[in-house]
Amino acid sequence: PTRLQGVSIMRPIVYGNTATLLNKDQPHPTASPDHTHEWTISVQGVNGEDISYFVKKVMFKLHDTYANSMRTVESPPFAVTETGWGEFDIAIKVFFVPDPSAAVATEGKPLQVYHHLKLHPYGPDAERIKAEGLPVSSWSYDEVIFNEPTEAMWDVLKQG
Ligand code: SLL
Repeated sequence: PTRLQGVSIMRPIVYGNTATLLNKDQPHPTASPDHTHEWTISVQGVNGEDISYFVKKVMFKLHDTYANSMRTVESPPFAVTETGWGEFDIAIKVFFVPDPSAAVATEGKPLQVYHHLKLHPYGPDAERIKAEGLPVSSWSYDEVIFNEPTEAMWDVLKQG
């Protein structure tokens, strides 16, 4: 299939985590006794929108202290919720849907990003977050650029 020469199409994504303190008086069903936080890492659209029209799967590589530290999520929401005690870097690989007009559906080059899991509040808001027991969060914005897509891939991407 011919490609749309000179055409680029950009899709924004947002990735990051939220975290809350575990309530010490209310034992969590699955957390180990040394776990202090519950957190969720996710990849989503700018306003939390569903990105599954162009994202096929997301792999999250957690710290090796976690069982099955490579987590693959093949449907939205592209998210992993866990409990733990420490912050660490999570490698995130975003795989895109295949070009519908490709003769052989090939897995394109994934987008690789890293996110530092944030559990603890620091900075100007830290005291208020602690006092009010608010969740902590850390998010990044990125733009995925598809260059010279085929007509069919363009149709997929412009759904958003
Ligand atoms: C640190 N470099 O030393 C970091 C490592 C590891 C986080 C943090 C427990 C996982 C589990 C957990 O929170 N690991 O119990 O399965 O701070």
